[in-house]
Amino acid sequence: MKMRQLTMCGLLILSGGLVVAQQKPGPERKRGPRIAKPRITDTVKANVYADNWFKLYINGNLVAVDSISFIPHNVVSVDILPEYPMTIAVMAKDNADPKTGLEYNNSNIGDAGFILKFGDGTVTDASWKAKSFFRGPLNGKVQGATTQHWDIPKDWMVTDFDDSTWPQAVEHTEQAVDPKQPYYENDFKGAKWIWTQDLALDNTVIFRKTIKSPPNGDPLPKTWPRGVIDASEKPASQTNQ
Ligand SMILES: [Ca+2]
Ligand SMILES: [Ca+2]
Repeated sequence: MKMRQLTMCGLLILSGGLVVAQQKPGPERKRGPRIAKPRITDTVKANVYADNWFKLYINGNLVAVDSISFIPHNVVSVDILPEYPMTIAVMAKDNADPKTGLEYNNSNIGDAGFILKFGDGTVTDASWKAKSFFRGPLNGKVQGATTQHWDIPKDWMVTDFDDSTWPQAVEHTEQAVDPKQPYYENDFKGAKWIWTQDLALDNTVIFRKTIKSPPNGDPLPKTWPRGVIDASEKPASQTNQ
């Protein structure tokens, strides 16, 4: 059947009764340049498992915090919009009493571990930097346990923080870390378990790594428009001008 079209009052009425708005020629509106915006397909998945807890920054922005402080061990899986160079900075903590370094009512020395994989091929390995800021119980002594803490530099997560004197991370075996089921249910293929040399006694460790381009060979992403969200909660007196 031939379609009949009637134009009335700016509406286009099709024979099936469908009514659609008809574009009218109007005054030319000023438009800015067409902006290419990122879509969800431009993001990559970040899978992170910490024994016991972590917070993760990318290029100085907080992007993920472990949702469970202690146990059960869990995988945090989030979408990230990668940008390069990409400086990843992670604070990871084993569960440990600040005064004794012990857990379970000061009866046990807990051990740690950290692993990460991004959809762009970024993985943890010994090329990362790792530095401990809380160690204990010193000498592994449970009776009369003592600990040592070092000041954490306030800008440890920023891109230009100088970590050149920090030690390299140490790779540990899956057997030594003994990850729980969520690890096996997520993609960590090719990633290594890292920590300092001592999985048991180093309890707060900061990791850093800068990725220059997608390790899986993907092209560099476009220069997307990126919002800058100030999460610093500065007092109004510092922001009112
Ligand atoms: Ca420990
Ligand atoms: Ca632990």
